[in-house]
Amino acid sequence: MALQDELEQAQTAALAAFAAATDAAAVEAVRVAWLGRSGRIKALQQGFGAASPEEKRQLGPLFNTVMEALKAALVDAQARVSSAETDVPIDLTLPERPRPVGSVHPLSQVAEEVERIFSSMGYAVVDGPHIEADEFNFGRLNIPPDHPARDSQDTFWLDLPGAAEKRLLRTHTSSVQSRTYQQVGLGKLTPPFRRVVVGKVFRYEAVDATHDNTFTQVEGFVVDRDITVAHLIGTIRTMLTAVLRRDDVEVRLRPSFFPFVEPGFEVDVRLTSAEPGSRFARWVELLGCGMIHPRVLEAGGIDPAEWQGFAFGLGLERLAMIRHGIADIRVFNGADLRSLEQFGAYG
Ligand code: FA5
Repeated sequence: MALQDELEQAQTAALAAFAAATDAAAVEAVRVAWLGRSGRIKALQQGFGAASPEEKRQLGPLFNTVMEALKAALVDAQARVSSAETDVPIDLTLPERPRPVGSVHPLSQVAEEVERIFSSMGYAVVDGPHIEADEFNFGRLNIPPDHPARDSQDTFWLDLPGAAEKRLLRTHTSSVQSRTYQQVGLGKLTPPFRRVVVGKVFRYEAVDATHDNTFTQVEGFVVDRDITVAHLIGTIRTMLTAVLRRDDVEVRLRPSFFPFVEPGFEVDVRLTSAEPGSRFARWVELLGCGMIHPRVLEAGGIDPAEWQGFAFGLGLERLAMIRHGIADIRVFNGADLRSLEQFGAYG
């Protein structure tokens, strides 16, 4: 076929292709196929080299006309598809794209409830440092150096530059009791008072389904006149009923030893609805408690003949486990959102 015919046919086909393209990607594909560096027009141009000078004189202007026509068709097609794209109507009836929303960590949720319940009973919500002196974590709580009670609360010791003695990561929130009683001795606080602390504690502990090395305790303590074990038990019952909100909870109080209380008890809980052999069919230790030891009050400058009190220290993870029937404490720090999100909603 003569080059002239080929050029004319190419022009007809390319113009038809530009006219048929309905979006930007299709226009670009037509451009590449016809006007691109390896396109059809380039191939025809190469056939030019073999033509006679006479043919070249005739074909030159024709070639230019074809190129102009195709470039104009390209510009037209681009304008057509871009205005068509912006004219697309917005469909307001389409469903909204789901937006991920975080959930409240089950521990934060239970912590908040515990604080609310104690606030309603007249307790002040207080806090204390994670890095403690031996004096507050042990000494003022009637646990002198070499006391065997230290064995059950081994911890992480810190050699801080410039500190006269080693510090430790507190093993229990009872350290906030010591700090509070010291305030009385310093003349900054006077009984009566009721306080509650929710905070992290740390122990050198083998981790299993009910033990972690970093966990949360709730410490509650009251110093007032004529305080008895009945007040202690009544307070714990009120708190458990309000937080657990289940009717299958059985509670047991048994004598126990803590150097900073006398008498001392532990409270265990089990669920009567639990499958036999499952975790909550057995007793789970939930808290230690007792009447504040006179020596602990004296260490803070409080006269035990005038003032008495009770104190308790509860494992918040265990409380949340019982409330939600969570069989393994590692869920809380495990960072598996699929587990945590199930318990995160308020309700
Ligand atoms: C204490 O820490 C005492 N300070 C509690 C106390 C306070 C007694 C005031 C008397 C008066 P104990 O080591 O038993 O005691 O811990 C208290 C609670 O913390 C336990 O009943 C348990 O619920 C929780 N707990 C203890 N160790 C762990 C652990 N490794 N992981 C998770 N929870 C724990």
